[in-house]
Amino acid sequence: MGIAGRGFCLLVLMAILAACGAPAASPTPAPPSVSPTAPAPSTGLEDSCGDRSKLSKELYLFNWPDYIAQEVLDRFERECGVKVIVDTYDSNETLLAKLQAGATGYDVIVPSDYMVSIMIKEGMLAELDKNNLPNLKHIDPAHLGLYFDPENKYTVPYMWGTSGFMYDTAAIPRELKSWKDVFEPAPDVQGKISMLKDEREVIGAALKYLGFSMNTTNPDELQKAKEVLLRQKPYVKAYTSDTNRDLLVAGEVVLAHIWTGDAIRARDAKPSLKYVIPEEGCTIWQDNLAIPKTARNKYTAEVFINFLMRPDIAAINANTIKYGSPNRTAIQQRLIDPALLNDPGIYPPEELKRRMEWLIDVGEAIELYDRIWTELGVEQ
Ligand code: SPD
Repeated sequence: MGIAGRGFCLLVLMAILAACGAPAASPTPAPPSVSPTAPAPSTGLEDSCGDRSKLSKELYLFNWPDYIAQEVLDRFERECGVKVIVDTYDSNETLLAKLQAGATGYDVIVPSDYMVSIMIKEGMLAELDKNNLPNLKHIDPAHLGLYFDPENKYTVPYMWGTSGFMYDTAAIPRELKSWKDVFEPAPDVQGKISMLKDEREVIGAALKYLGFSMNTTNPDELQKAKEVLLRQKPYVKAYTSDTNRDLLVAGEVVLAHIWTGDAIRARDAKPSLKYVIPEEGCTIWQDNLAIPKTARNKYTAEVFINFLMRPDIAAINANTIKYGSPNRTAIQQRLIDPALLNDPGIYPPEELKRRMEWLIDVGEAIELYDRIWTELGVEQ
């Protein structure tokens, strides 16, 4: 699908969200106007390190595991002289809890959509100085102005993807296409399933299986989702978001609830693996770069965020971690591997996207979700 198609698709999704009572998305900002004689967007190389005299020696990135190419970090250190120190978390809830518990050392964090809403509401994010982010012009407008930060005051897009499931066609010689295959597993799948260690994703998938919104606040619907999850639990080998890829490749599980990029990388290692967007639908999400208010190196953080939006850097990153890139220039200039751009698992076609739902902040109903997660007894 072309860029315009994808942009249209996100707009349709936003309209559906709004119609479903989700926070209304502000209209997607129009792309920056370009005069007919204006040169094509540069690669942004000239903007790479900002004012070097203002850079800190080190920068602390708090990120999801395996979610940035080492080469990108090495280049930032080589070009700008800043060493990036990476620490990781495996869910939005862990990120929030760590910051709320007083962790102050992080300069850049990578919250997903609904977690951005929560962090803005809690006053945890610093406003970005757009003067330091000239490479923002490379971002596809379809990924800007989304419901959780309508003016991109606090965040810029990093990567996006979906949360479906993957199975081994060599071990399961039939087509799987429904959450039913996950929540009511056949005998040859029982005990060989992994689920994400992520309460909104797992409860959301059970809700979707039941035909409910992944953002429901209705206690009866959540009770039914809990029953589905408790029935499934004896068949689940692990709740994990960072080892599911290895488990699939090693054959220790034959079916895994998984995020796009991890699925694509697992399939590279084992071609019999197949990624499925379930017919009932699944989550579509966007992870975003943000600066906590407590950051000690805000200027360097902005220079780093700008560096990540440089098309050649965004392409190295997307070609390595294999998630969907919001970098329009990197896509248009074919800096991203065309095999990835043409992979419907990473850039799903419009008809599939229509079945997907964004997670949103469910407000106080999160207590109901937390209770289900605790009752499910997923080890932290
Ligand atoms: N391997 C790191 C993947 C990070 C994916 N974040 C997805 C969040 C979806 N709610």
